[in-house]
Amino acid sequence: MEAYYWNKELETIDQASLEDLQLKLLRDTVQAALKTPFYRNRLKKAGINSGDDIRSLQDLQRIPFTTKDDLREGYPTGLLAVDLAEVVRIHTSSGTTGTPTVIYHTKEDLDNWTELVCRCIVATGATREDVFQNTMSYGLFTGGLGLHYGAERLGMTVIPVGSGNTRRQIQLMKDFKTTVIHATPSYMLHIYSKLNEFKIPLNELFLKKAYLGAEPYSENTRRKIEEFFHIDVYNSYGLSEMNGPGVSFECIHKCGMHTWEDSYLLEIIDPKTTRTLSEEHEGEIVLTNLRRRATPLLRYRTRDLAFIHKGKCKCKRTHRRLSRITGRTDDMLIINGVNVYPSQIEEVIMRIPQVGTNYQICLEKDGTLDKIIVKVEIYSKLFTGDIRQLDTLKAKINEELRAAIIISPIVELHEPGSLPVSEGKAKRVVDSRTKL
Ligand code: DLL
Repeated sequence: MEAYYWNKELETIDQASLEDLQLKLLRDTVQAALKTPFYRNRLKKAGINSGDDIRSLQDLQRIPFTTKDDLREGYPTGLLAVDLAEVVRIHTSSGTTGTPTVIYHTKEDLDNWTELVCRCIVATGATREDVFQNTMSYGLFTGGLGLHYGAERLGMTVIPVGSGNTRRQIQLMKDFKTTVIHATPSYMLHIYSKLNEFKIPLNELFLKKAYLGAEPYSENTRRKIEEFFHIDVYNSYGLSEMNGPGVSFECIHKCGMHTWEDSYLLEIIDPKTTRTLSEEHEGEIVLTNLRRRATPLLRYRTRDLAFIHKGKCKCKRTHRRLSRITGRTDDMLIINGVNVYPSQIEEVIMRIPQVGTNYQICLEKDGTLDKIIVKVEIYSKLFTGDIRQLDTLKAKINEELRAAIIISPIVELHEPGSLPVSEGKAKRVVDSRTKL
């Protein structure tokens, strides 16, 4: 199949021109970042007082890293680089202890993001003739709106159904002849199991492609989904700090995810020494956005592990390709696409007076979806035989957790001393979801 581009000039840009462009954009970004209290302080300490202090791309190394904790501490406006009047949208994502991180967007920021999403979609061979069903949730999460605007700008027929209600999803897929679906891999597998349950034969669907991301999955899972549905699955990577989906996406050749290097400076570092690693060496992804004005982020440590593929892609896009995400450097859990930190759970349950000292978070598979069970020890005086009282407590814990982590866990109440205690570091999370 002939490769097709959305922005051929930028997608196939040669290395020297790319580096010139990156340097110019990096200077602009540093200049914009200096408008925020956070970066003014940080960059001045590193001897950077203006964008012009960045003389070559090597000077990137002089810029300190930015972490999720920095974003949390800057909440809500410490990293805002424009007048609030210029901001047209915000997105937030979960923070480690419940303080969210916020990303502001100007109209131009959103336009740039949309442009990148258009490139991604076109790189998979999709066109305006396609019907695009977006099963990612709309709202503060970037999966819904992120791809939505790109698909619309390309001229696809967009079904903005959002997440959940699988029966309706399938009905829409049938009625409107959906050809491209956007989902988490676990939800895609769930749709398949529901098709079987409802006895709907595959030939009633028109699906050709799926864009899957927001959570880790293996090459085997991709293969499995492709075989189940007889479709092509494309891996999509992104994070809200870097807009959301549209950072890295596979093209028709499915050999790594092109990362749009005219919009993101991509580095892979050794997470321990922070030394930059060369191609094919696995390390932590560090990204700098080059075209965002409202919340410019410099050398953001994503905590995602991957490597950069060597060599050129057959599609002739020159932007380097990231491997599948192989893990994280922190303890963030991804549960049906939702990011959850164990510390958020702990914070909630430990402020409930009836809860004792020990708890455990168990992750299991429920069919193809993830299930989270929060087991908490409560004081023995509460086990009086009054079931209603225990049910009320369970419901209260569930409600408070749901408010904090968005998803609704199963809550189990246990007697004191009944949950395992480890002698060294407490092992709070038992993840028995097996990777397919
Ligand atoms: O998950 C953005 C997104 C939406 C990407 C839809 C792709 C599709 P956050 O909620 O901020 O944003 O979560 C970002 O999710 O740091 C990774 O750990 C993980 N992640 C995202 N895509 C992939 C992927 C969105 N393809 C975090 N494979 C990231 C593995 C992924 N992990």
